[in-house]
Amino acid sequence: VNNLKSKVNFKRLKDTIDKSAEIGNIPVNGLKRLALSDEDKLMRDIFQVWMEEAGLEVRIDDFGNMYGKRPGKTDKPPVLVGSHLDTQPSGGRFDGILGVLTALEVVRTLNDNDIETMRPIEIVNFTNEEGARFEPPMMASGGLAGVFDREFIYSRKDRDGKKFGDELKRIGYQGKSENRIQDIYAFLELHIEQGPVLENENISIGAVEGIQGTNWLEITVTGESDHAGPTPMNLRKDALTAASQMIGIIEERASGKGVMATVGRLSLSPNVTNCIPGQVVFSLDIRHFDDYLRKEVLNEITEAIQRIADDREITVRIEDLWDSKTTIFNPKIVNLIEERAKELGYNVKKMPSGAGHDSKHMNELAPTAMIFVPSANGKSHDVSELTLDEDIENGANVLYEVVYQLANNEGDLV
Ligand code: HGY
Ligand code: MN
Ligand code: MN
Repeated sequence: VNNLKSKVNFKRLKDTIDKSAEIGNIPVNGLKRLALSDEDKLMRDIFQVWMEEAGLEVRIDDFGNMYGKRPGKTDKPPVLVGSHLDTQPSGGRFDGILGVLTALEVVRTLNDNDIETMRPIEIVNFTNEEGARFEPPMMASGGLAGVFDREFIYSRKDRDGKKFGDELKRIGYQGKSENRIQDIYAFLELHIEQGPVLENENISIGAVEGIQGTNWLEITVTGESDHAGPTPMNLRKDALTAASQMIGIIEERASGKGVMATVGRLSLSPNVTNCIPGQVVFSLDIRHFDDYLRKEVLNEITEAIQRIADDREITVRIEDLWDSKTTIFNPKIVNLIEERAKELGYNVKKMPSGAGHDSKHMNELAPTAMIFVPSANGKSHDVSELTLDEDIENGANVLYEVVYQLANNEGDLV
């Protein structure tokens, strides 16, 4: 198989990325485009116009996932390409966004060159990948894969008590369940690495082999609020000092076993200087490639949390929000990414993903793999997130090649 003669139009891709970077922009060069917010709506509205201008047949499903279909010579199951346009509250301009806009650029370039593929190609914007406003993350791709049912998803509330289902309706993106994509030949997602590996090893393309398993929990510690003055220390049921001891144990147990553990969100009440905290609610994000080790450490941690609560005669509630086992992508597609990158003259490395992605769920529905491009200083989920132009262009060209090959592939990938 030889290479396509054509390459993506980087100037057009860059302009498109820059337009996205204006919608929900925050200082400096960051984005706050939370799922189902007004900014998300505006971005969706513009993305729909871009898809229509590219001649795509647009449809929205009941999770708000946006699809754009480019017909092929046949109506065999399509190659699906995409990612997410929602961001973290102090997020960057590239996380998820690159995957959606390079997919659009692939379509635009095929159009420019009058290339017709055997299979249809569909591009997709998945709703609420980040899980920053509505937990858990990768929610709509999870809905598509049957990991979460629609009632659960629609009922999820943000910190102001607004429901996912109501917000989806409010922004006008509650489509129909029959619009969910059905048969998929292969799924591809280009994404920033969000870690330091490619930059440190001066490699421009990652052929991603899988995603580490993840658990999300919410821990509610309930003691007794009281007056900060007259209450003797030994008679207190302070929820925050208890939670602090728990968080210390979490860090200790996880570090000891090389498991990633993060308490990213914490709220306490009454949250007043002269009141002893009566209740603390905090999140726990645990990740590791070894599903058994991750489970073992999680059990150790939950036992330790319960023991601390018992010793202090306070109560604790541990709620499981998400339990996602390690994902192994389709080796044939991973090899195709590596081969095409080499043909194009880029250095490429097979590697795992530390971060979660919609590909985690899509891998349940179809042969899936990801293409990584470097993150400057390994940073992400922060306004300082950056991927250099050359790396964006290289990644887009690899995506273009791989999508073209797959869209002309007859045989099965499994
Ligand atoms: O949580 C994750 O790993 C993803 O970046 N939302
Ligand atoms: Mn992402
Ligand atoms: Mn992210």
